Amino acid sequence: RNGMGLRPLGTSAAEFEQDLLSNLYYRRGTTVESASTQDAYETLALTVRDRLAERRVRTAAAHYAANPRWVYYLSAEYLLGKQLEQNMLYSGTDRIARVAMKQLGLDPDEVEGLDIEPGLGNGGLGRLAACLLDAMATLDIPAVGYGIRYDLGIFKQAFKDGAQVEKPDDWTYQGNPWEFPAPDDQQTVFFYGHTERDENGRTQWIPGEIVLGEPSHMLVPGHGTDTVNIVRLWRARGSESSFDLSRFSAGQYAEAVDEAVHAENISKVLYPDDSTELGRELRLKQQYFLVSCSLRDIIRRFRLRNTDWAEFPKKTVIQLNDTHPTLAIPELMRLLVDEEGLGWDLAWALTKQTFAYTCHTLLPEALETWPVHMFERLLPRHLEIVYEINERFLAEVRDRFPGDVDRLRRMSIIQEEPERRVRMANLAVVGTQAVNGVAELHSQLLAETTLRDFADLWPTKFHNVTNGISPRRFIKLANPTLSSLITEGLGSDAWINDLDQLTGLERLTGDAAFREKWRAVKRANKVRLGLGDPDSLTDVMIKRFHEYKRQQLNLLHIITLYQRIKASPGRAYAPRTVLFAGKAAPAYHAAKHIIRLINAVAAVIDADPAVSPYLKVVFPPNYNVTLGSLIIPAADLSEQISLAGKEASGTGNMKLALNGALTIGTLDGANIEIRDRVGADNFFLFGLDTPAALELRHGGAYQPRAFYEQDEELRSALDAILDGKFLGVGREVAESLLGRDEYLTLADYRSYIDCQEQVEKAWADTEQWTTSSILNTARSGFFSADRTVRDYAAGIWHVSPVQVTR
Ligand code: DL6
Repeated sequence: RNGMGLRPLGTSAAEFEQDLLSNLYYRRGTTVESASTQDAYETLALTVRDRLAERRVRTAAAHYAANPRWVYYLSAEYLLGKQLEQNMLYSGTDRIARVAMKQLGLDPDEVEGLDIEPGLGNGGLGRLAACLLDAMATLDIPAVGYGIRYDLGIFKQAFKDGAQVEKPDDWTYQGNPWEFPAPDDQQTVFFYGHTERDENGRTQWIPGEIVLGEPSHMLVPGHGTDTVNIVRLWRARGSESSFDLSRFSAGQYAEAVDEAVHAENISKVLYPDDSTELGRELRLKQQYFLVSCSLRDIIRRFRLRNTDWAEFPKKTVIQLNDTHPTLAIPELMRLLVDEEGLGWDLAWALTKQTFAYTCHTLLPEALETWPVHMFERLLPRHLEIVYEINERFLAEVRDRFPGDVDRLRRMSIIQEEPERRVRMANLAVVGTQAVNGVAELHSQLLAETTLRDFADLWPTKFHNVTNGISPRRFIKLANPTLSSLITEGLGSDAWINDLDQLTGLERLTGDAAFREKWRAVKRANKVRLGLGDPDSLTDVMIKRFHEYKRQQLNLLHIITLYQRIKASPGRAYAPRTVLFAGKAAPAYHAAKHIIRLINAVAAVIDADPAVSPYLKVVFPPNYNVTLGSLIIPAADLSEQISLAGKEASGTGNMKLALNGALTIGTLDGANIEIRDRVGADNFFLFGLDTPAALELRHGGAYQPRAFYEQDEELRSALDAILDGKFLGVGREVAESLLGRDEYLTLADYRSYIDCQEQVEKAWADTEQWTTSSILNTARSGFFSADRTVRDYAAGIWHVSPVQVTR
């Protein structure tokens, strides 16, 4: 029996089979003879989950005993990926579960096929959150992720006549076996209303609306350790009184549930937009909902073992994943000052010590701001607090830079012109003890440009923590055959939790048999993906659609190749499959035009027998973690072609390099660090660097038309679009490039095309390519999320691991 007085769950296939049968019977109320596939799936999930639940209970006990400093990760988005395969691996049940299912006459692939991916995020930021949670658990760091349990995740993308259409993602339609409801920890959240001062001069917020936050959590197991942390997700509910029985009785059914529906809308849908401000008030409401529920929960947890508020920052670090949860800063002030009665100065010192902020962008339009009038209406007390924070902060700036009115205007948390707005990034910098960018270049540019005034004032507050990815998710699970080969080559699988060990592969670059197997694995992964000729160069661009990421540049290369093949049909072209995957924000029309044009070009090439043997464009819809995990292991070439100075970091670039793809890329984001590590010979570099791009863009002299006029191939590619050669689609794309060309696509065209020729030459030399591919994997250890978390732990969080013992 274990410490809980329970019989430990068995580790043999026979015992797992018994538990499957028992769960099928007692928790699904059926037998193996009459079970549906859904019954079998839910039962399998519960049987795996039970193994982790036991570790979870021990983890909670160990954490309680240690009373450690906790990391609370606040994020509006999580892209957790499918849970079943992960949890089978982490619980060590992957093999026995399959044996047991077969014993019961169940088809493991069919059963596992029912596992759903929770799509609670848009892109890089949400997936990063999931990778960091994975690494924190693996490194035994006591941590809780907080987020929103959106009813509808990121939309499902489909194509109609080549254009993106969006369908709702009702991801819990069949239930979610991975979730533990925790109704006892329900929280009450206020909105609207007004403030009053009581007889002691304390401020009281009299709310205009009250909503309930219902938590549930999913397990976040560590790999190779007994630690199981949690991610706690909040769902909005109307209060008991929100159902109007008298209206219902009078037949006014819609009106009767009006208030409840209104409340529940808060966690109804993830906003499918990660760069521009949409959804407005409801989005702000979501942010406060997340923050309010999470902070109360954090305080509840603190109080389990502590009484003295001075201890709070010693026991708590709250990492803000971008500005979305920044309202946590005024909310903690409100709780400490209004509810706990602390003086402002003490409350502010505690608050600042508690928070840290990660910025994920350089695009000014992606820095959130909220209209003051909206903020005031929804959160009247918080606006008062923000004003007070701002007044004291500006006094500090005035002291340091007397007479510098412009600086005050730029740094103020309140923007005055053209409209009064609350600047969330400024609030996040002012209210935290550490601010970090997510790649070296990004952190440098943040301090030199976007947040320069703040870096002048507080230089030591600014840090870099280069992003990382979970090796468990993005090589062990995604690429099992490569993982086996690496384990065979290195003689152990210890590299999975110590990715630097991959450097041991370098000595295998001289081993002919290993090289042969390396190529065979890549080929098999292309066959598994099933899109295009497995012997072709598989050229992959997988990411959100955004003009700064420049899918349009890739497209111009495809059109140029197409035209070259048409012009000289007799030559021997190396077959190439260009794969795109990614979603565009529904309201981002320019990005949607690019999607439509890619599909049109793909169709025209497919229909042209002179070209299709050499060139194929594929665009599987609905890019998500699951699809990415199939594409990444199959890639030969990774397209990381954003305009220098625009991509904060990128993490797809790391996943692809780790899986042996060579990068064609600009000196942007983490590409620079990837190139530094894998070696310039194993990376195809092109394009303007950041200073050159800034000069060209802001020197005011950039004329995209001049590039069009001078370069015959570029002209011909753009003319083909303008002449309607691709099903008449894409004029908007060409016109935008010839108009402003915000992201200097035409300026980088020639350099990119020439670089793609280098790629082609390199691809023709199979042996050299194989060496580069192995070296990309061997030298990508730095990009493990374990290293990222160690950097956060040492440089920002100052936390230590807590071991979970049996
Ligand atoms: O840090 C994770 C990820 C970076 O790798 C990408 O470069 C960056 O674009 C992305 N940002 C977002 C949303 N941005 N905001 N704000 O996903 O973060």
